[in-house]
Amino acid sequence: MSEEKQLSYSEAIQRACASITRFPLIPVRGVPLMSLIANNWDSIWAFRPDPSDLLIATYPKAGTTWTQEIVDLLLHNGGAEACKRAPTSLRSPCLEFFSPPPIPSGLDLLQNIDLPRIIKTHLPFQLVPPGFWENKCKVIYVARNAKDNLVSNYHFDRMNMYQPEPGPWEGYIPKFMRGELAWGSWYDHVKGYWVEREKKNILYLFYEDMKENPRREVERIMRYLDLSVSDEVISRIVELTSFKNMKENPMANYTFVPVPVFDHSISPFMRKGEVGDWRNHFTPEQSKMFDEDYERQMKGVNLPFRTLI
Ligand code: PPS
Repeated sequence: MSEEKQLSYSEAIQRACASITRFPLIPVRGVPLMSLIANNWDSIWAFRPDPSDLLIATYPKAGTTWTQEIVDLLLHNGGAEACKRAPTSLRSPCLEFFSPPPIPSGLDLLQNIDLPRIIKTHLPFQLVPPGFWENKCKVIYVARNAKDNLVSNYHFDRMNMYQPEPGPWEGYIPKFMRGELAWGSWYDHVKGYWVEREKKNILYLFYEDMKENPRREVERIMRYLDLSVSDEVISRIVELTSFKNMKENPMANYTFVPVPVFDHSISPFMRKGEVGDWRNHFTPEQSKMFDEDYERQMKGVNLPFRTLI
């Protein structure tokens, strides 16, 4: 691209970013998705992955970026320069991401990166394009306990101009419980992948396990991907993907998203990275009400979440 064209392209991107306002949610097969996604649903559903593609699926704010970074480093033998070569969202695009043009969509980005690709999604199990299962793609699912996931999502909705206004905290909890937030019900999401994990060969991970023993979980991911890296490389990956290092890595901490879109002064993307921060948010009454509803919604599914480690 000539310098002049490059300049006008970046200006157009800047203008598109400035035009981003909180997009409403539109249901797709009963799941509320941002209008940009819902309006482009047919092309997302028709996506044909390559059998070598790896899908990292999560409910938003469950540890996606962390896992993307670990996988990328495993594929690059722990090379520190590898995780700094481009922003996370370009190294590992989000399948369903759509933005006002000319900001490239996830599908656009995926066309232009080499195989094997690391693809991110927040789609619930039933909305994952069928090509992933037909081509027997590997899928890593990461789940995070409901209360910390909710807290992280709440702060993200405050700083992220793509998503609807979170409104006050006390009103946000029932919206989460009723599955009214973007990408729908957390309960259905975590259960959907859990019940299919064996049949579909999904590696099901927990954020809390990753916090407790990152090395063990990095090794688990390595084995699932049929990779073999040295102990020294594993140690390096654990170090490079620590919360502190990722928070300081401009290619992983989402400061690469322009300010009108992600406003880190409201709440940083790399916020706390802890298990149990929910205790700083839920009152005892809110916690009791949430736990009672949780029992109902998770009845009959033995999903071993931990809210503290
Ligand atoms: S997104 O927008 O859905 O892709 O967000 P996601 O990456 O899933 O989740 C962001 C939360 O994960 C925390 N995080 C980490 N925790 C521990 N270690 C590492 N390396 C790490 N990287 C990201 C991030 O801080 C968000 O959680 P909260 O609780 O808000 O801090």
